[in-house]
Amino acid sequence: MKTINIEGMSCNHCVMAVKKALKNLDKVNKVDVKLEEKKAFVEGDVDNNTLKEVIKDAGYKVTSIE
Ligand SMILES: [Cu+2]
Repeated sequence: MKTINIEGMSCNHCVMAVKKALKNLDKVNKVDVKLEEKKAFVEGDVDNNTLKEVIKDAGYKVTSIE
C-alpha cells in the first residue's frame, strides 16, 4: 500500500475528486482518502509518477509518496 501526501484538498468534493481520479487507474484496487490527514491510501501496482500525474490533473499537488 502507498500513502500519498496531498496538498490542496479542502472539502469533501476534493476528496471525491481525488478518489475518482485514483479509482480510474486500471491497476488501482483500493483507494481511501482522508481529508483531515491530507492523505490518500492506494493499493495496487501503480508507479508514483502516474499517481502524481492523475492527482495533478484533478487539481491537487502531491508532496510525497511513502
Ligand atoms: Cu473541496
